[in-house]
Amino acid sequence: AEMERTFIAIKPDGVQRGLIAEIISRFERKGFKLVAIKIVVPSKDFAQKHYHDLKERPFFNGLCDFLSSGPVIAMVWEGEGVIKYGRKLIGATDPQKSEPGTIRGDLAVVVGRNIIHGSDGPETAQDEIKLWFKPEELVSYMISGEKWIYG
Ligand code: YYY
Ligand code: MG
Repeated sequence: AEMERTFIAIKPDGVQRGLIAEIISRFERKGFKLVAIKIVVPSKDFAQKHYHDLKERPFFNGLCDFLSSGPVIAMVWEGEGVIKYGRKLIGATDPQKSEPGTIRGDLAVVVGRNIIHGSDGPETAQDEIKLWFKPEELVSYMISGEKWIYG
């Protein structure tokens, strides 16, 4: 199996709405493996680093205020194809356009409160994991049932 890792965060709205377990459950049931997790209130400066690609966008300031407004669940998930498929589980950026069955499609209504973040490609995944976690916070381990997921 070609294992990869992606950075997933439950934003302050997802935490406040009690959706932590629901969101984790969707990644877990799919067969992906949780290799890092913590709860943290990011500073505004940290939020700006996380979203640096969007600094020219009109919503950048409000977005960074929002991400730093409360606890966030920061996670790293591992699995074959997890970067791309994680984005599928999450759904389109604007929940009005997210398909039913996706996290944003089922659980969110507007783009400014779309409850979850996921890395959009291999480079951003690597950068975001490095920004949010120290190497020793990532745990490599076997799950006994893995052969029933990957064959
Ligand atoms: O990766 P993803 O979260 O799906 O979208 P991005 O284009 O990276 O934007 C990050 C974040 O910014 C998005 O989740 C909500 C917010 N945002 C917004 O408030 N208004 C927009 N028109 C576009 C994005
Ligand atoms: Mg993005």
